[in-house]
Amino acid sequence: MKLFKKIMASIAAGIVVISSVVPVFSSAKYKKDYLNMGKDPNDDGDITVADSTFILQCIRGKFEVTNYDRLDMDDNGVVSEADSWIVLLCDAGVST
Ligand SMILES: [Ca+2]
Ligand SMILES: [Ca+2]
Repeated sequence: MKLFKKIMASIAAGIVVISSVVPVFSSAKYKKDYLNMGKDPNDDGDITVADSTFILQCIRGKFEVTNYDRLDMDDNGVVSEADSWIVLLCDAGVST
């Protein structure tokens, strides 16, 4: 039984290490890809939760922008809540 607990503890530790390292690299790659496509809603040079908030604020009329292409994260021609979610997924390192 002790061996089983040691094995499970090792597996859990491995999962923690992998999950704490992989998203950082994935997130950076996704962010770089979006930035290279000119997608940076608040134009500050990074993709963060602030961009998600900015998209929602633009949708609700708090701010107006002249270039909506940089807010249209999925390039479907419409700026919507979906674009805000894409920003959050990108920031979390999740592929869309
Ligand atoms: Ca930004
Ligand atoms: Ca869109």
